Amino acid sequence: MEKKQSGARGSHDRIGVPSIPNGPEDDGGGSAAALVDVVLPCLNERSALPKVLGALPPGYRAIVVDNGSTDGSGALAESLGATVVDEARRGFGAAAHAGLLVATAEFVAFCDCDGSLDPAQLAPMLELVRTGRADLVLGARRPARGAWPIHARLANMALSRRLRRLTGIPVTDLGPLRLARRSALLGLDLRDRRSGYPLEMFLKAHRDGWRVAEVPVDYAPRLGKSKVTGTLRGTVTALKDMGTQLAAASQRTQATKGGGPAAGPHGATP
Ligand SMILES: Nc1nc2c(ncn2[C@@H]2O[C@H](COP(=O)(O)OP(=O)(O)O)[C@@H](O)[C@H]2O)c(=O)[nH]1
Ligand SMILES: [Mg+2]
Repeated sequence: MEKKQSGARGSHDRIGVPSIPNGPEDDGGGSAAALVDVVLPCLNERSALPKVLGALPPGYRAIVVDNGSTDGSGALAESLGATVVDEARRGFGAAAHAGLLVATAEFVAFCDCDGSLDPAQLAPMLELVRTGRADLVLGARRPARGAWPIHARLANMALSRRLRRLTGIPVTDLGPLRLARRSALLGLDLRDRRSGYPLEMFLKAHRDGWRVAEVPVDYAPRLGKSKVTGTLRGTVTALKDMGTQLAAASQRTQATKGGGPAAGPHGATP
């Protein structure tokens, strides 16, 4: 199979010609542009892909970013109508950012590709950004039994507490389901390419004076095997990467003390 680095593949879903099956203005010819591009970092998620892609509401285009899956995830996603991007560089952040760079819609969402989150719950998140009430919306997870390993949950609670103190934003969960404007996200200049990417997004949003909102979302047990918090290696990498991001944010705070946050994504501090 032909592979392109950080590029969309497949004849029906080329960059710049987005198509969404069942989109709001889709005439059946696949020519309608998506309102929201949903970036789905994907590493061996064959078992979850049908559920995740099947749950995308009309007007939402799936961008599945494959990082060398060995279970045929890329081909399956493509056969299910998703735009598929092959990213050679390993890492969650590398995949998430490759998806952002390929996105063309006005709004971009990020979602795990493991069946734990319901992309249909992006709708109220979109409304908050679309109507100008928030710049970044995070889905705060309401876990079903068995959905969230206890160590990951405790670590996330401690991280949220620290973020509340550091930023003053009343965040309760640094969740993976999130949505913002594409142009604003690109302006954050995100650099992490591993597990610090979601935290860097939050911290730089604060740096730039964004309004960050939370919306409760369901969190179900994932399908298939965990790649990050369910493994020792993934957990250690995540802690290390998040430590790097927190240190950078603390340095920024020290450097700008008294100066306040910079201009917001629309050119004004809210
Ligand atoms: N492309 C890519 N996706 C990844 C990588 N690591 C994790 N993912 C995906 O990122 C999402 C979150 O990972 P997951 O294993 O669910 O982490 P957990 O929620 O902490 O258990 C899933 O969709 C994974 O397939 C990676 O290195 N590359
Ligand atoms: Mg997950």
